Amino acid sequence: MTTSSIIPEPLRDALVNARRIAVLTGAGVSAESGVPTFRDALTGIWAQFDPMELATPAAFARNPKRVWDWYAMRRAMIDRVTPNAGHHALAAMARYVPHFVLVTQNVDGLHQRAGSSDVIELHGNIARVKCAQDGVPVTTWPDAAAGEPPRCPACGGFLRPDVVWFDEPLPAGALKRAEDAARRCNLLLVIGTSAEVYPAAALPAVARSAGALVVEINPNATALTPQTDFALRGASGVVLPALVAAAWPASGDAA
Ligand code: BV8
Repeated sequence: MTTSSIIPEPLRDALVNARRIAVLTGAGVSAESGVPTFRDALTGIWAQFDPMELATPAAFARNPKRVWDWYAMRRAMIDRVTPNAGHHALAAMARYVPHFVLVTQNVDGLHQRAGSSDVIELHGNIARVKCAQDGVPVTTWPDAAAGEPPRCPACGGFLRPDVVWFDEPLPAGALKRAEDAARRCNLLLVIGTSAEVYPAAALPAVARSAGALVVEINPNATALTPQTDFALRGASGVVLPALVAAAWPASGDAA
């Protein structure tokens, strides 16, 4: 494993020669947009909201209004931020790689807003709302009664965010596509994740066992670091543009 804060030449060559690149992102890729990461979330304004305690079906059953309001606050915050240079660099990279698959654990939709298409959202999307009873998507709903989340206009059940909570299964199709991409890629970039949430955190091992190079981009070491071929120590909003410029210099003209 090579730890570096610049783009090592062997990595640049591997990027240029890779026909299949897969990317797995976590909350860290949105940090420079101003979206608190989950590890940061336990500090500052978020200290009173513990994701491990609130992002669960049990929390919603116990206090649906508190969980709904937490997501409404996060949704409003995400509506006010914009994608950062890291998101844009990944959107640019896709134009230079024959087979490029972007998998995210994030629910903020910032990859799509930066121009990435066909993003595999393993944990759903906070902008989408669904009926908690039957799971159907809901886009408009009547005002909520005091002390309650809004209710499904069709069945009267509570509405909830269309995200995957802890102890809930991931969307089977998204997970299979992500596992296939990890298994088939020549190189997997793992960006801005503490690599502690499963089954997403198992994807680097799938890529490695299939012979791919695994590259981590993170200001900090993680549980994954010892299993990587390259660990680039830095913020994704700085490292990703440098990586794209080093591997695909023409990208600077196309930006
Ligand atoms: C399931 C949506 C089964 C909601 C989220 C195996 C082993 C151990 C445990 C388990 C296991 N299998 C399953 C589990 C249980 C559990 C789990 O993984 N628990 C862990 C925590 C112990 N997993 C589940 O429950 C999953 N479901 O397995 O279901 C099942 C099957 C059938 C029937 C029933 C059940 C569901 C997991 C999904 C949970 N939902 N999000 C919401 O957002 O509110 S997870 C949520 O937390 C995020 O989506 C994200 O994935 C995760 C946080 O992880 P990160 O993204 O990595 O963020 P974090 O803050 O941790 O790290 C940020 C990193 O960025 C840091 O490393 C930091 O250094 C770095 N960074 C900071 N700044 C920058 C930066 N990097 C780059 N640039 C910067 N500028």
